[in-house]
Amino acid sequence: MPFHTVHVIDSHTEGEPTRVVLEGGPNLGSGSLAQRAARFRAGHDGFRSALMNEPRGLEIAVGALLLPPSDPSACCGVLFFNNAGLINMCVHGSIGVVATLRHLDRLPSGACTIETPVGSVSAAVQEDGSISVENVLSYRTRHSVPVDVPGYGTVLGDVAWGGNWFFLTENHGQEIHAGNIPALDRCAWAIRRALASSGITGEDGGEVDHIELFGPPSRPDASSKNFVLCPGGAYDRSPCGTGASAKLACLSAASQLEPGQTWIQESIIGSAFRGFFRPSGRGIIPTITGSAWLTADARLLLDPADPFRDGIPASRRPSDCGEYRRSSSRRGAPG
Ligand code: PYC
Repeated sequence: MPFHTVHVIDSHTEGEPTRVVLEGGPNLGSGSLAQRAARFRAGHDGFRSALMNEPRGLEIAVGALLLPPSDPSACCGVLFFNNAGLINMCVHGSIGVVATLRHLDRLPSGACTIETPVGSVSAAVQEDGSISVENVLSYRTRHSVPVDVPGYGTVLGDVAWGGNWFFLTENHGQEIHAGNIPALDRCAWAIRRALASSGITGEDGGEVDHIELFGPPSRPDASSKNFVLCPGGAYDRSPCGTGASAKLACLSAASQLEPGQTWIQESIIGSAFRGFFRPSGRGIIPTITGSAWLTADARLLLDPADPFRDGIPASRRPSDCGEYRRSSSRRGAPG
């Protein structure tokens, strides 16, 4: 049987990888990006897992499947996914998509509209080569919610939408630095489990599956430093663009940042996104800027005879994930 070949270009945005699928993805038919996302979820999870999980995938990466847009004025549609499932929107991934299209000479004007399942975003290459993404409407839905987190006590935080659902907290008792990642990981997982068991969800009932812990910045130019736990258990190496959008929504709601004022969000590895917002409807439209670098142009081979063609999900590798991960039975947990 011949190999199934998938053409990908890999990049990283401020340290966080993106794998753009150019050819060899599933045929999802026509319709809105949300309809095509539902078809992908129902019928092509093996393809997702093959690209993101061991032995072929990179579990900390976000995949970006390029699709024809439903609105011809957009340059492409994109479905974003990770080692655990689809994600709604991804800003670092959008920056990676734009860097990839530019590398392929498919972005003559340097600007484009990208359709995602949760709305269209516009992106533009800046003079210095960085890339800005004007994200979807972002808003805070709950303020200073107390969550009883076993082993950590009551943690207060906000729930906000930035294209994904986030719980944002400064009140976690942890030091935000790269040497403390295992403890940050444990704390964020405990918060995520506590949110789920307390029935705290996004406004649409969606799981709050991104946990964002904030602390003082290390860089002199930054406003704040974060640690972001993603749905599949990886932490974001970038400052997380949807998370930075949720943060801007919270700052706006608390009148702590003015429209147009710059916020520099530092990541746990010391990279940064610049952000600002304009008010819109019930929330804000954030613009997030960062840089991406290409790392590979590759053809992945999926051998039908390979027993692990579709990857090895974390649930098949219990020694790789601690008890706090295995005990999370919520959608989006590893495996
Ligand atoms: O940059 O929006 C983002 C993101 C979401 C998950 C990982 N990165």
